[in-house]
Amino acid sequence: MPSFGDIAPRLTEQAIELPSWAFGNSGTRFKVFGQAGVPRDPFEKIADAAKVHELTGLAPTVALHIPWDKVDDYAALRSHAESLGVGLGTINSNTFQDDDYKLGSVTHADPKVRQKAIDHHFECIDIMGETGSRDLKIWLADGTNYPGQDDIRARQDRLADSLAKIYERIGEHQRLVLEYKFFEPAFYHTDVPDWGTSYAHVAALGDRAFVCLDTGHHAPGTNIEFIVAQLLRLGKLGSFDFNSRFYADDDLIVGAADPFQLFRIILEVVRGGGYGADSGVAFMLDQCHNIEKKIPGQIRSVLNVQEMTARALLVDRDALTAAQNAGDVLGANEVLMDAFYTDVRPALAEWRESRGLPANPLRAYAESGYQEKIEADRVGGDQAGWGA
Ligand code: LRH
Ligand code: MN
Ligand code: MN
Repeated sequence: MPSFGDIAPRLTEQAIELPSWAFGNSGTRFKVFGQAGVPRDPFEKIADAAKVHELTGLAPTVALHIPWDKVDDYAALRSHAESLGVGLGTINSNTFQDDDYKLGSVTHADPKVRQKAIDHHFECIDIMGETGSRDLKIWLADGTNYPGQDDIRARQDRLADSLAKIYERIGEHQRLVLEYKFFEPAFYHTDVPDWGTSYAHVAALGDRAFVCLDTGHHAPGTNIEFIVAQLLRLGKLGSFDFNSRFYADDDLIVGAADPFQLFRIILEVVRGGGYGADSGVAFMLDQCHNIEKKIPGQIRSVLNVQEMTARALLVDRDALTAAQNAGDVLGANEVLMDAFYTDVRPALAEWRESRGLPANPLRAYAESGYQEKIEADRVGGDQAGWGA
């Protein structure tokens, strides 16, 4: 097996994008638990995300969700971010909180509603120009609740048509990423339910359209690493929304429910050339910290991703290939498990210190006084998405 020293240089290539909405109040359809100190506006969300990056060195960009993060002056938001050492990342559109979209947005039978949804995406693309963002991420709540409610095939055709109009506006250095989800909020059929549907649409759009894989958006038991391998093989994996789940789209801390699955996913990412700055695959988080504190929740998440990345990089590739080619079933499996069971935490702590970062970012946060300060300073914050 390679040593930690062998793989350490590759760890510097890791960049994880934080979701702005993870810092605001969020919850479930049953209850949004308010927390003291949550941001009152997008500027404060960026400040919190920058704190995560300052303590971990892992999270140099922040994704925005429009209209949750709508501001008058995006150039000011961008310089605010840059002054705190981070950049603005993916722009997420939102066509799931408007009464007009009750029966669909870009798939709606009424051309006026479709145009409104397309115009929203045009607005997002304009914002990308100001924020310097590369990716427009589209997740659609579109679908139906009852068989016969609408024509599934016609909706696919309307979807293709709307996406083509949006894609036409995407700049030369920008990308469109289409996220899929198998159900919720629609319960009978969803218009982009799976990677195959997303792939069919982005393949038809062109070279700058990709699939976004949210780890929480699959049926239980789905082999997600297989999807990763296939999309990388097809050159169409654009980004991840990392989180973890026990049941459905639980949006829990990535790696909390099943660290082994996270390891297996990252292993395929590395194997397929999806890891590193030039890979074109964005590692994003999409989580809601409903009961735990927001900033430590994000710190825990990025550290989990880093730990599983280190373990995936530790796999002895030559030994694995040799065992696979020799048909050595147990030997090949052992090569993987040796890496998976390696506790990289002490080595990572030392490595962090050697780079001027705290050995224990969670402890450093607790001792920094930042939480006490935001709780005292920010009165009345509940901005940011699910709670809004
Ligand atoms: C949908 C989703 C999508 C949204 C986010 C808030 O479940 O994963 O990425 O933009 O949640
Ligand atoms: Mn998502
Ligand atoms: Mn989701």
